[in-house]
Amino acid sequence: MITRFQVQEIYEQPFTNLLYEAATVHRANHDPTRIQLCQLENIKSGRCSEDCKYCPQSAHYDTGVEEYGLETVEAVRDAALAAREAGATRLCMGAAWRGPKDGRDFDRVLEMVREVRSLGMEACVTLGLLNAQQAQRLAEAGLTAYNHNLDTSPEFYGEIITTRTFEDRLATIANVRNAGITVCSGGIIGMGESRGDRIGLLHSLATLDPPPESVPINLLVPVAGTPLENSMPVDSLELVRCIATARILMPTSRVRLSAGRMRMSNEVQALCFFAGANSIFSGEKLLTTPNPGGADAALLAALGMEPEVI
Ligand code: SAM
Ligand code: DTB
Ligand code: SF4
Repeated sequence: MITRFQVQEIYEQPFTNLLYEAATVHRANHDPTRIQLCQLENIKSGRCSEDCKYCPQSAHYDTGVEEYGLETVEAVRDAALAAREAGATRLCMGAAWRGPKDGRDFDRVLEMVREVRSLGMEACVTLGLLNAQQAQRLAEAGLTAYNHNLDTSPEFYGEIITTRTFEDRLATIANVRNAGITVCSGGIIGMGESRGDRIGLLHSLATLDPPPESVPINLLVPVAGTPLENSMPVDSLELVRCIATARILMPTSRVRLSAGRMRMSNEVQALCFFAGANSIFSGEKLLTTPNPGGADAALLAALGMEPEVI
């Protein structure tokens, strides 16, 4: 199994060598002109009991985010149809929960999954911590992927999130894996972590057995009211190094250039795609914060890239 030191050696090699290696791995495993479009839908917003210092939806912080309970299946169906119309092939439904409680709400989420699948789209949900039985029920409903981010290195985790542990996250990922659902897991950069923490996160992801099928790399979206609102922006070249290293470590996975694209130039995004990113969130909104939306068509056209179709 790859060691953390070997990951560091990949990550810290001269930039042009890193990019060349990543692009080589990328084209050996994927068509570099194709990109997956995933659309987010916030199915339950705000008032989350968890204390995650980056998150505008935590009840611990006053961020003025819109708050609502679990959406209806009809609302999700409408969102899925609009997303499909706009070219997305996957709907990613997020809930501001520590984890789902069995009962009416969880049953409704299962119904949402069936509905999205019936429209011919991939369905992903991110509901927080899951037990084995919940994972099994999601699998039976036809869920394509479960998103559950490790977010940062094991050592830095406790500085950012105090209401659960890194091991709790690993246990949920194991439950998802055992149920036969594909895993989507990545992290956030720009939270004040060191380069060593970024390397630790990538090492943790790459040594999951098997590694996640999809790896979202988020750049922190600093939101007023959260403890990280004044975080120093991370150097763009660090972001590109993270994407390239993820691509080399996980050759067949999808690497998603996730949150934070509003603050990235076209050139930085183009470098990320060259380094192996092959998925983005489409639409005007992530969960609660803005996303490029309509501007993406021009970017993809300028780069000669085409959205993936199912
Ligand atoms: N509550 C569930 C959980 O935490 O697993 C699912 C929803 S939570 C909003 C999903 C992910 O969004 C987090 O793990 C984090 O990686 C990302 N996220 C939340 N706030 C963010 C922010 N301000 N900037 C970048 N990523 C963020
Ligand atoms: C992921 O890694 N990024 C998405 C999705 N998985 C659920 C969420 C990004 C949230 C950004 C902040 C917001 O819009 O609230
Ligand atoms: Fe809740 Fe998820 Fe936000 Fe943490 S990241 S506060 S668990 S919605």
